[in-house]
This record gives sequence, C-alpha cells and structure tokens, in this order.
Amino acid sequence: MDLAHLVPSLQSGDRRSLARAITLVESARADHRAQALELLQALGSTKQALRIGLSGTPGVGKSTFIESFGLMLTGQGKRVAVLAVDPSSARSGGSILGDKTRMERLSRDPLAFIRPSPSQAQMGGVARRTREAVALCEAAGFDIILIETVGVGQSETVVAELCDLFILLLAPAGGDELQGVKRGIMEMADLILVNKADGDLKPAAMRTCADYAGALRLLRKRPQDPPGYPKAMTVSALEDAGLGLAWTEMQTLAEWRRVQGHWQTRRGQQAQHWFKEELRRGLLAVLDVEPTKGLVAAQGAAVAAGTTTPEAAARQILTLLHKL
Ligand SMILES: Nc1nc2c(ncn2[C@@H]2O[C@H](COP(=O)(O)OP(=O)(O)OP(=O)(O)O)[C@@H](O)[C@H]2O)c(=O)[nH]1
Ligand SMILES: [Mg+2]
Repeated sequence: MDLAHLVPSLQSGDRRSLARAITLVESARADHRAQALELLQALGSTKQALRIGLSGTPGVGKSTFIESFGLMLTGQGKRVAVLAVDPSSARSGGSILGDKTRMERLSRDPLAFIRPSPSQAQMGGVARRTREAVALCEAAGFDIILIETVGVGQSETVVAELCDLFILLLAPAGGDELQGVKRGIMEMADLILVNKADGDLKPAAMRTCADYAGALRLLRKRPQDPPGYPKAMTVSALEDAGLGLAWTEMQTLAEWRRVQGHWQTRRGQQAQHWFKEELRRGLLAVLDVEPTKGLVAAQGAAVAAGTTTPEAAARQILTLLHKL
C-alpha cells in the first residue's frame, strides 16, 4: 500500500482511504502490520472526536438508534463514523449484512462512515483493531465516533476503555428485569437510554426508566460526573423521539468533563491501559514462538511425568526469559 498517498487522502477525510486504512490495520499479515504501525505513526494524534460507546442486548434497537441518532447528527453538519465491536462467536456473519441494510439511510449519507465488525475470533484482536480504527476515524476528521457492541460481557469493557461516553441501551421490561443488567455494566454507564418508548410499550418504558434512575442513584458517586449524572431517559429510535434530548445530555456531560479535566485524564488512563494490554499480549506471544515454545513443551511434559513441579518448571522458563 502506498502510504505517501494514503496519509494525505485519509487526512482530507476521504472515506475510501479510511476504509482501506482500516482494512490494513485489520490484516493479520506481518508486512501489513508493519505498514499499519507506520501509518498510525505518520498520522500522529490529530483533533479529538467525541467517542460514544453504545451497548445493549440483541434486539434492543442499537442499529435503529444509530441510524436515527446518526442522521440527526449529520443533519447538524457533523461527520459521524460508526464502528462495531463484536466477538465473532456472538454473531452470525449474516447480521453484518443486516446492519448495513438496517442503517441504509445513514450508510448513504456523505457525512457518515459505517464499518461493520470484522470476523475475528479473539477479543484482544478485536480490541486492537477497533482502537486503531478509532484513531483512523479521528485522523480522517470525524466529529463523532459511535462504537456499537452487543452486550456480552467482555466487549463492554473493551468499549468502555475506548470511549469518552458509554451509553447503555435498554428495552422496556418488568421491574424484576433490573437484575438482568450486571452491576458492573451499570457502573460503567454514563447515560442509560430506555428505547422503544412508543405505542403500547411507552408505559413500560417509563416504568423501566424510573427503576433505573432509582438504581443509578444508589450507585457510588463517580468523580467524573456532575451532580445529577449519570441519568436514565426514555427514547424511541423508531419514532425519533428523545434523541435530541439525549444528545444534549451527552454534550453537557462531555463538556463538563472537558472543563474539569476528567476528559484528558481518562484518555491518558485509557492509553496506559492499552499500552499494558499490548505488553501483556506481546509477552504471552513469546511463549508461542521458538525457542520458548519448545522449552515450554519440554517443561510441560516433565510436569506431566512428575519429574518436576509446576512451580519449578514455570520458574525455569521465567528465568530463561529474564536472560533474553
Ligand atoms: N417499537 C420500537 N421498536 C424498535 C425501536 N428501535 C428498534 N426497534 C425494533 O427492534 C428490533 C431490533 O432492532 P435493531 O436496531 O436491529 O436492534 P439491535 O440492538 O441492533 O440488534 P442486534 O444487532 O441483533 O444486536 C427491530 O425490529 C426494530 O424495528 C423503537 O424505538 N421502538
Ligand atoms: Mg444491530
């Protein structure tokens, strides 16, 4: 790939260049990886976009919300990028296509860029790919980056470490449903949106919203929140209701954090998190290549045969690694 050409065209906001750059960072080929790192270095850190993470169980309306919300933002002249984080096991290949069709209007919008999730098995790989895709979207001058994830545990943590605002999308339900959302996820949320507050579902949505507003008040106060936050609100992605209000809340919260310094602190913490994560992955990868790989196999066999203990075998490998 011709980086000398790709860098300026990506920085000018060209969506095809952005798509090609993301394909490059997604590639597992060693020469592609080297080029990807070179590209990311060349782009450097540019202006900051507002990164919004959006999580919710399948069918809650994430795609519908992103389409309506995205169109509202592009209608205001904002450039919007949509990325997805999904462990491939949780999704069939078909839904990638489904999303593109569901976000049909947004995907045709010249101010929008939609990138469906790649089929990648490993969560660590997904995290790196999304992180780099976010950086590329920022370099391409997008104002808002929406990162969608289906709520299946680990992916939410990944998204929370990538975004400035974390939104939890919920569906109307009975009161006992509250326990269905893990406390850890609630604690990550900056805004809870109860979707489908329309038609017959509206009363249930309002009850659910009140339940969650109550639950949020019981959580420990976080330093990154002004008084009254995090909030719970109702929206209807289908009927385009409450989206403007939700956007106002997001902006208020983001602005407060910027002014108070929480925004930059958080980005710094996130960068540090990913640095350590990469380091950890790199160290573990050493175990899978020679000469360590063979030594690990030999020590493993010795442990199995009972000629050495697990502790002594591990110590031996670690001592060798220290000398490398
Ligand atoms: N009544 C109502 N239905 C909605 C609303 N938003 C989404 N839906 C419907 O809910 C269903 C699922 O919507 P999606 O947007 O595909 O949900 P999703 O969260 O993206 O689902 P996955 O991608 O499978 O995780 C569709 O039939 C939508 O039409 C809403 O605001 N009101
Ligand atoms: Mg979807």
